[in-house]
Amino acid sequence: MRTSICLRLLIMAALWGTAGALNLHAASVQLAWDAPTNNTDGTVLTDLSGYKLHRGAASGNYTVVTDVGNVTTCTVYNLTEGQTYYFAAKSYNSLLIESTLSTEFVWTVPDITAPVMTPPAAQSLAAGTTGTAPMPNLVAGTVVTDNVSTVANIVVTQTPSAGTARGVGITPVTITARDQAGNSAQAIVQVTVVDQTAPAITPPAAQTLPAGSAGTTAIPNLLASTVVSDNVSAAANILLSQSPTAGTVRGLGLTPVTITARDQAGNSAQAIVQITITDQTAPVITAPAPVTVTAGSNDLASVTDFLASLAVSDNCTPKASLSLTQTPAAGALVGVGITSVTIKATDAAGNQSQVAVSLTVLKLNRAPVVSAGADSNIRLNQSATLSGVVSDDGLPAGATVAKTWTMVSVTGGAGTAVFADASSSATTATFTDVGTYVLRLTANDTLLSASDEVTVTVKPLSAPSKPTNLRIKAQ
Ligand SMILES: [Ca+2]
Ligand SMILES: [Ca+2]
Ligand SMILES: [Ca+2]
Ligand SMILES: [Ca+2]
Repeated sequence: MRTSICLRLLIMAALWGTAGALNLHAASVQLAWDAPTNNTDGTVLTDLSGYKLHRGAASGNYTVVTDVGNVTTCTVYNLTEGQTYYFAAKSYNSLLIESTLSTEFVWTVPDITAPVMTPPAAQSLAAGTTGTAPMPNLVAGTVVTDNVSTVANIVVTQTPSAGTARGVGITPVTITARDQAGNSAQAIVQVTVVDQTAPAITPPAAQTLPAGSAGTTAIPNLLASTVVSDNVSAAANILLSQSPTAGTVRGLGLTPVTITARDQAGNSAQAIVQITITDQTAPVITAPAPVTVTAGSNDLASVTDFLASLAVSDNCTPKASLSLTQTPAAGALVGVGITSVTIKATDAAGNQSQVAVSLTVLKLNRAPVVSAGADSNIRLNQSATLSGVVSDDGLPAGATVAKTWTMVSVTGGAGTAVFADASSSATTATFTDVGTYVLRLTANDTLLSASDEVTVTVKPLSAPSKPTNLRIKAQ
């Protein structure tokens, strides 16, 4: 007598991951079957005593047999996901007589375990010229395995997809791996886009500036005319600086000014602008006062040395280093009249200025020329005619030549001379006694004087001669 049973799936109970003796991907299933009621001969089964559950990995090939006792349910443990199992059951009676195998029950353990994924490490990318970088292909670098699906059957995707442009910052890229059963795992890889490109600088052109009155010039603000651009930072967010700073005072020569542009990521670029300061200002000459000199007896005079005490200055060149000239040169001989002397000052840079000063040469004042006239002889009762002649060169200008007759001496008598007009060169003189008189005519042009003398001999009054040859007048 044998019994027959019908094995059926009652419950699938998922016990994956339970700690203890169960495998990681082990599953369990509760099976149930219907108890037989008859023996194979049609009689009523009265001594049903238990069941044996057969299990195998291939149809009809049962490698595990378990006596489960006299119950109609049984939980089978340690089943592998994705594995197909073949079950069949037998019943037995009190004599341990077994029935034949039940109808085979085939069951494949579902895959409910997500793939295991090892994503690539976080990445850092340089932003390109547009300030963005394409997201890398992180799928290619992701290693996946699954308990059931082969690697080729695991679908790995990423969001955002490879090639998607992203700007500076962190983009979390989600990588999803999905097995054939639809179980999926996700990982997030941080992709950081970094600005590693320095700004582009277009500096202003080199400049040449004039030195000021102190020989220096303030360095100009070059930033206002500097054009910058960057792959990421807006122009307004690019930090510009220059060294030396605007307003820094520099002297003659070349000053390289460094312009630095720094983007928000700290990338910086530099450009150098050459600033040349030159002396473009001529020296300042204080024109000397006009000079008046008197010519020598040759009617020539030496030109004054105007350079010795010249008041001259320059913004850059020290006075001692200035080139000074005067024309005509000091010591040159010039004639009577006004000579314009040109004074030039040239600084080390070749800037030149000039002034003119007048040199007036006056003609030398000469003494008057005096002639007192010819000597004469007169009688005491006569007057002497004095025919003095005075001439002068007219200098000093405007001066009147004073003429004066004086008596110098008398010999042979004790008289004096009486001039009709002692201040006139042509006049007469009378005398109070006989004698020999020396008279002097002096001419004075207020600065110089000259004189000449004339002798007048005064004789006694004349008497007639005595008669002679007194006698009888013949008849
Ligand atoms: Ca799986
Ligand atoms: Ca940049
Ligand atoms: Ca100068
Ligand atoms: Ca004179």
